[in-house]
Amino acid sequence: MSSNSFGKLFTVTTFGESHGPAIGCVIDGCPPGLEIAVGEFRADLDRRATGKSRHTSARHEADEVEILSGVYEGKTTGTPIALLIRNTDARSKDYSKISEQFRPGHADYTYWQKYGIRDPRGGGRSSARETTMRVAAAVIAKKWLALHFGVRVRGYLSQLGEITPQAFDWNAVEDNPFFWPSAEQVPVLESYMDALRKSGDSVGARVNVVADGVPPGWGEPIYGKLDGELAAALMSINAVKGVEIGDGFGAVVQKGTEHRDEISPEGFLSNHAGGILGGISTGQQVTASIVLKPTSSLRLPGNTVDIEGNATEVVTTGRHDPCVGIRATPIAEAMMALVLMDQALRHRAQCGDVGPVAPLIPGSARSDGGHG
Ligand code: EPS
Repeated sequence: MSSNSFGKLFTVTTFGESHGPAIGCVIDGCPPGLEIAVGEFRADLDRRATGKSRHTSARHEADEVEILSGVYEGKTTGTPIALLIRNTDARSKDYSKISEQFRPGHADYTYWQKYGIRDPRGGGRSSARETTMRVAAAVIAKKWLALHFGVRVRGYLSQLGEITPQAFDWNAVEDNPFFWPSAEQVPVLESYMDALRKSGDSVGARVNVVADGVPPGWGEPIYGKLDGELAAALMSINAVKGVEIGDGFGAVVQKGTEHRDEISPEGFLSNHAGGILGGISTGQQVTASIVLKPTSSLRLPGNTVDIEGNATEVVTTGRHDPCVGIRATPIAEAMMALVLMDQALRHRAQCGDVGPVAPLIPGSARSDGGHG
């Protein structure tokens, strides 16, 4: 299976299956000298993990990272960083009944058509378990970006089914299992999810992710546009069916006078563009939004066929997320951080010598490749 690597100068290759002995990644191109300790992976891995609330899959993985290479005496050496996480709580018998059936809405069918073979246990390689390694790799990217540019990437759940936030407070986001920005609504989400879980059905969700502190200049036209690479990276997350940058599809009803972000000596007057023009960062907040489809592993019977093409009914048992979007916030952050890290290094490689080009709009950090 190819296409398991991502990025040009900061490359991440992930490997492993949901019910195999381990999952892992190799990160190549990380600048040397970055301090990194095993304990630093904990917070983001816990934010993404299953089993942290009754609203996600009940699988309890330890998610203990082992650093196999690329770090010596607590610092990156510039050589490939290999990270490994052993799977400790796979329950493969849940999958024995569906190993010869295709779940409607699942990658079961397309993997079978493409490869002629599949590992049905826990979804194998198509499982959201794979996203663990993206989050682990992004811990390194987030740290480097923060240290060198003051970049901060964060996200929140911006829609659960039909429910949207009635207020917005970043401080609320990390205080509830949904990454929801309005504390008062958390009980509403709790009862919505409890009813959904009892019904056996699943629901979609929307996650917004933003990066503050990105200097102007990151992104490579024409085929390596920052928004193009962000869209591809975010779309590569399991279950993602839609990606928007800035106002996204909202732009269809806007007039040019409304959409353009006017500029004053004090800075931009709005940010409909999502901090990206011509595929290059403007120095404003970079904003993106993704929609995740409802999970396809359901205990409610659905019509399908088996691998012989016979009509049958499929029922999925096991420990599935009724809304996979609930755990997607750290994953979306991870993909944005990985794209930004790669683009930062690419910008430094090609344009590190480009001097200041006045005027620099206030609020924009200087794009000097981190050297001055
Ligand atoms: C997943 C199905 C479930 C989830 C898994 C993602 O696997 P299992 O049936 O083995 O419990 O628990 O999520 C994780 C293990 C994880 O770490 O994200 C799927 O089909 O995507």
